[in-house]
Amino acid sequence: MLKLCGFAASNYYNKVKFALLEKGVEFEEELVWLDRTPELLERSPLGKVPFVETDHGRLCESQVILDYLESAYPQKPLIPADPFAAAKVRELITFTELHLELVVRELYAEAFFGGKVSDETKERVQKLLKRNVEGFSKLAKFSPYLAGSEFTMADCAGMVHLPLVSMASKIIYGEDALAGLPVRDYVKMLGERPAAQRVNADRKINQEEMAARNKR
Ligand SMILES: N[C@@H](CCC(=O)N[C@@H](CS)C(=O)NCC(=O)O)C(=O)O
Repeated sequence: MLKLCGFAASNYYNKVKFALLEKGVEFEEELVWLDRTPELLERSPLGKVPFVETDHGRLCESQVILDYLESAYPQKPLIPADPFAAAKVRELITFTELHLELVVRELYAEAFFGGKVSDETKERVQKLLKRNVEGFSKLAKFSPYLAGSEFTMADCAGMVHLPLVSMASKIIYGEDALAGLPVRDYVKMLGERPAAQRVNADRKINQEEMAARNKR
């Protein structure tokens, strides 16, 4: 059986878990923290999560995993059959991750983990974020799903990444970088899906575990 490895507080882990649950693929989970042990680096080359273990071997990188799931488990597709429509879904995922999530990630240390981020970084991120959110607004449909009328893998990414972009920008700049977009309603709508409810419930439990672990 496919094994999803990582921890449920991770947005990239939850992107994959959401897709697995939506597709109805049977899987088990192994709790793997970011300890950068030789064992972890052996299983995930950069020591990142998530990674999966399949009957054929391991895979890392959440989007590679989602694309593998689409070909290995074609039931309940999360990507349109039409090549251009499929590319538009992937465009949204790349945009969300590369130009929004990875940009605000530089703020997480201070926003979520009690660390400090330099003023220089905050200024650079703020400028980039403004530009990138404008670009994202031109691509994202929210009608009601990120890529249009159908639920796709772009929503597996949207549900887990967009709230972090909002939260981190609000904490650091006092202003939600995504305030001009209907992200709250969108995330609320997705949160009603049974798969999302499981992802969110497990995330909350794991966040508490993580907080307790960091106190030790
Ligand atoms: N591009 C990777 C990003 C995964 C990622 O950054 N995961 C975080 C946890 S949310 C992580 O492992 N961080 C540890 C690190 O970067 O060393 C993916 O899509 O899977």
